[in-house]
Amino acid sequence: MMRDSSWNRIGRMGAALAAVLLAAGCGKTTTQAGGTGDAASRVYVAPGQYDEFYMFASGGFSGQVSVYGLPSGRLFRVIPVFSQDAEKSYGYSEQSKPMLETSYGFIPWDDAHHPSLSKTDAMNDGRWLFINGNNTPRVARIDLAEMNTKEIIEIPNSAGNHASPFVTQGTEYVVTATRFSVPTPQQDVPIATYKENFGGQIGFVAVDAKTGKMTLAFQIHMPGFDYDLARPGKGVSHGWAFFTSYNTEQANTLLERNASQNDKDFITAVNWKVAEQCVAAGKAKTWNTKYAHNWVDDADIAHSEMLTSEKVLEPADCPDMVYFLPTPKSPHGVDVDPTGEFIAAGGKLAAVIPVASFTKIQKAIADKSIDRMVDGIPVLKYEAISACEVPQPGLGPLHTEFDEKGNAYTSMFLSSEIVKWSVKDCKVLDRIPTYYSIGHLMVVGGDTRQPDGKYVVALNKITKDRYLPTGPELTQSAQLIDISGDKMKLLLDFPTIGEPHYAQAILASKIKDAQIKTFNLAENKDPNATKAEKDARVVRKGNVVHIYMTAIRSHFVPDNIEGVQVGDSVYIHVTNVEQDWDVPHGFAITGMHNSELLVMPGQTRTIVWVPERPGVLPFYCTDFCSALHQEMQGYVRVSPKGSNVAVSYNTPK
Ligand code: K7E
Ligand code: CUA
Repeated sequence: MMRDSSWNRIGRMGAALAAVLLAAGCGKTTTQAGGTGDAASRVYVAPGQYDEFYMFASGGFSGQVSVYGLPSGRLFRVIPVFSQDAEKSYGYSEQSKPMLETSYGFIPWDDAHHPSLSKTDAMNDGRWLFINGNNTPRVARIDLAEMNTKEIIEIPNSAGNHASPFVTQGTEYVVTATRFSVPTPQQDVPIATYKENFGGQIGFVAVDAKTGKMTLAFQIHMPGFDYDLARPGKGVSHGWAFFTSYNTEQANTLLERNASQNDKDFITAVNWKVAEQCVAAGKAKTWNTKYAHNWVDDADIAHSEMLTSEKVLEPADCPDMVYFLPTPKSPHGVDVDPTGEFIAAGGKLAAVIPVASFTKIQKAIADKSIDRMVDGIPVLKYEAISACEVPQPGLGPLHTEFDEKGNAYTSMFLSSEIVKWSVKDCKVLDRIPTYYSIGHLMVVGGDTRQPDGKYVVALNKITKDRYLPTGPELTQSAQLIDISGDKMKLLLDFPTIGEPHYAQAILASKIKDAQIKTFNLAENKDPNATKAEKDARVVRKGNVVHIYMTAIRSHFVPDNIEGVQVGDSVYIHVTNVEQDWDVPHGFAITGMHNSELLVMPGQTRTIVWVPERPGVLPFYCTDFCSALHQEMQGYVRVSPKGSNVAVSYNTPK
């Protein structure tokens, strides 16, 4: 929820609050507040031992996902998703560049907020992780056996794909919605015509049960509100999805005031099974639009395709599909408890945490307990759907997760704390400060039918005095809190990469044995693969030169190349012919306007180099691979354009 116009004000309030906490003596060093010997032993994972859980955290404006162990908080990997990553040549190698194509062209960055694990029967199944690109609306799918991004689909008619990509209980769909309403379809209109011309979008991206491949199934054209967050139903509420909707005032300027007028905004409740029936009955309209769909094929090569039409439902054409649930005030998060019965919202400006009952929603619909209609969509009566309200929970409730014992945990941004409450009666049971300004929080398995419980992780925006200072920009951070007893107990602080809006965690045993160790060289289908050193070669076609190169400990073939000219487009195709785990090779050459290549065992990666000056340039392996890694080097001779130096290269005798 950061980077909005109220950030400065909230930041000051948070800072003031931090000052109060410090003055009260709660928050000076990392060794207080539970960081004692007992806590240390709870998070200690001895050298050589494994963590119990993987945690996948969004990188926020880094555009990536980072992989940590819990309870240790150790960082294992950054998975490149929406941003180019020179370390891994993601978005630089020819095989990966198409992943970052959009209808706007190549976009090498995004803002990633919500990692979402694939589910079977409302439990994390360890197959895929989805995550949203917020800025240029996209959803990505990561394969958890490889921990790489395999697919990215752009979301049309969206502008800020924030309420996304939450997964339905059987991964039938990932949901999407636009945070910013925009002219739908896009057009050049005065901004002041917001109320007439701007619309919202809620979308359902179908996920193929076997392959994970994503297809935009349909979208729903909604009134011009801001659709902020979402959760699909599960159990009793399976078949529904819930989206918070603020700015029901439909303001288009100074939202911090103008979108804070209504005492209640909405949760938009969508019955997607009814939507499916309407689509099947031909009630959707076909809209012409443009959106990119990028995927990695079984040759490990990315492709990008531009799609030009989609199905859009108007709520008026599909009765019983959409209802508004009044919700106090400017809600942010919406979360569904393990049974699917209770739906909690985080009203940033609300004095309570409202909890709706799915059973009561169904009864209100049957009884026509309708308060009014908004744009033809029924608004149910608040009293008719409310299960209870958590009174005086704290300031600025944002997000809620659940444990396996009927408790809920809500993050409080302004009062920097987690509040534990009982789902059945909305009674506050415990609270613990967080350092500082918590956004999301995550209970291990907290959005599943059967949470693992054990820990809640606070994902904080501000760290102030918690770590060694690093100039004007300080790290953001996670805090691991024990929830196994009645009282929450702080165990560990650990810094994060980028802004960890949200994270999800899964038992390591569900995925660790499925990890791919090498790619099978014999099955390498890259058309530019070189599977044996004897096939390594250099081929000129006009001013394009292809270098087909192998890498193995500790040499490249060929390693002496002549006949390249200034201005050539040199395609360097490196195949790592190793078949051992944990032996990537790298490739870099002086002056290449590009990243390195990082090539996994059995894999082929290609990078394009346009030499600019005559000379003899060294190339080398960038990833320390053996005692003779420093010997893993070679030379390319670059001659002036039009030179008569013939193409030549060496192979082993
Ligand atoms: Cu609350 Cu983008 Cu889910 Cu940040 S969001 S906190
Ligand atoms: Cu190969 Cu270092």
